[in-house]
Amino acid sequence: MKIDVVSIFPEYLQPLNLSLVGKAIENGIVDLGVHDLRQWTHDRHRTVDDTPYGGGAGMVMKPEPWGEALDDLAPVGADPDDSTAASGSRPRLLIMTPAGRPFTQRIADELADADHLIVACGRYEGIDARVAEDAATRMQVDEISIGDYVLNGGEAAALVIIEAVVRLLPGVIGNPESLAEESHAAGQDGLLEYPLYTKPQSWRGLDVPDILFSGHHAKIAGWRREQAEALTRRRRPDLLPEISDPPSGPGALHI
Ligand code: 6GU
Repeated sequence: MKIDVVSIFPEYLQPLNLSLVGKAIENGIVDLGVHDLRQWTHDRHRTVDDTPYGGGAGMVMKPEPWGEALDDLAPVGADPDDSTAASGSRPRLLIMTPAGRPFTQRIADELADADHLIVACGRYEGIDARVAEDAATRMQVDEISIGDYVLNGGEAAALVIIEAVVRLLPGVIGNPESLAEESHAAGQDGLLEYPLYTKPQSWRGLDVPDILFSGHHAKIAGWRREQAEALTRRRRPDLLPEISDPPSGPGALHI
């Protein structure tokens, strides 16, 4: 997978060279390019922002540097069906913004199937809206948020999204079975993961639950399922299926 990140703080993306994502780059599973947006400016001050039309606080990122950056990273007229071209499908542009669609494991799974991701890190109040509109003529564009809070820019969000996607690529995680059991994994009915224990059996007066020593795999699986459901009900009831209201009114049964 090719991943290009565009930012006015490319150093912010340095942690991508560490750990699992760093290994994936070393192993050639990921081809990462981190680019300074200012390389696509032409004035002496390398200006990337300007005041908002219509007034308001703060600054807006100018469209021209973004337009040129995207032209270079996803050339206009590149034929998605050309097997000699760098990628087999249209690139996906991810614009990091607190006004975006909330990022989820489902979106991570979907992005893991792409050949080419371009991640645009906005700063200031955001990027001129025409950049997304123009890019949509030749790539799949998604505006993405990582949660309901405001960051100073999209760089930290880009780190989050890239880590969530790259760990899903074949060959990145040693034991792919661990992916299936995690919190939010598709095969877990969207439940949070059950509590985990390792040695020692007793620690600071706290004992590992007996069931885990029973050797009874079906019972252990049942216990873990109950734990996952109880935890999810307590912490994240929004993840559980809606329980419809009991019928009420004249014909309703009261049992
Ligand atoms: Cl993607 N960007 C910024 N600036 N703030 C955020 C965010 C993104 N997601 C949540 N807050």
